[in-house]
Amino acid sequence: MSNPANVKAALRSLEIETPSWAYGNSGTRFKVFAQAGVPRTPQEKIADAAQVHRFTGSAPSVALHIPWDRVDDFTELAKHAHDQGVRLGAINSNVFQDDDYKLGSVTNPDPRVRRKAVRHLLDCVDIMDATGSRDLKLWFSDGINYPGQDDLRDRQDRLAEALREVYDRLGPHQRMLLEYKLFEPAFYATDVPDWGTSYAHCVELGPRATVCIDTGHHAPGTNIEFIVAFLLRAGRLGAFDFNSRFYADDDLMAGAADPFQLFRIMYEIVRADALSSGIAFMLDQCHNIEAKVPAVIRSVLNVQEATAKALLVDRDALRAAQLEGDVLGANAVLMDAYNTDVRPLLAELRTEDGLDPDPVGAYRRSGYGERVVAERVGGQQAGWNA
Ligand SMILES: [Mn+2]
Repeated sequence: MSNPANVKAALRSLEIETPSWAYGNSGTRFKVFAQAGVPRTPQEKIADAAQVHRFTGSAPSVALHIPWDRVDDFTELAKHAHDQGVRLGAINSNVFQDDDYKLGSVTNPDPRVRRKAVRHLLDCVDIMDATGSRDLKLWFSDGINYPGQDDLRDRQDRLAEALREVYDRLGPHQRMLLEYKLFEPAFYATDVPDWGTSYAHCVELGPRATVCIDTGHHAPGTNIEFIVAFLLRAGRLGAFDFNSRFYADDDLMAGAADPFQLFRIMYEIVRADALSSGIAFMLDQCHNIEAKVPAVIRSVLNVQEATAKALLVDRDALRAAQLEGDVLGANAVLMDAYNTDVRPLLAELRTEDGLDPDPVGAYRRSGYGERVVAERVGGQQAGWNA
């Protein structure tokens, strides 16, 4: 794969999905700093996402979040996206913002609340039918704060029952992505805390249930590329939510905190020839203090750079060194690729594809940011903080 033409061809096949919520105002539990010109509607979020695709050529779809992006006519919204040059991607469900969900959604001890949560998930599948989306993303905030608060095993039974009902509702070309998270908002026990729990539920459900790895949802020091390798081997890696973390679920730009980790993850993808095998490479991040559209562009570039380096790994040389037990040699092959400056290669690729070699600079020069500041008054919250 070290041949530059092959590397470029592989990079052209890489599609990164950006999240609608990255374009709206967001913040921490302490404060949301509103920015001028942020989108007021789902349509305007899609327009911003289209800018990211326009300048990178690699972000052709945008994920929606329900209810934050609820509209009366999703078929019309899909057409709007198409007119802007992008398409609608995964539907992200939300069963964590209603007062009813204080003690959980699909694992709540109250059957009425569980029914309400499942109803919402089924509504999301209806929306997928209208938008043409393939993927339903499930992340549950469900969990408990204190030992004894609820029965750990009963909650797994309730989770399995809810997942089964939703899985059986999926159309033949639709998939379920089950995301996990170590902790937060629950602190003692989370009902889907890790990839193993997600994987086990997916296996129980069927082949169209797959695991979503959010890179920010692990304990510090977790070897995420091992999880990637394991799930790829098992055929159960459905998606990534890329972002960066320093401490907890920081949701910073992908590749900002640890570009080496992103490279190691993308190497496992390349190793499995899985760059264009249906895995959804999504961003799940928010830009609390930085300008949003250029931050998303930067994140896309970071994923591209990590992927380019992964593609440059001399796999034959690596294999040979591994089989010979050449510890230092094998490590050196990997590090040679990681230490390559791939920016000239990516600039060349963009120029060949009629793009500006500097997407962030080109976006700034386009005047789009200034134009929307003038046009949009009273930008919308991304959704989760007041
Ligand atoms: Mn996520």
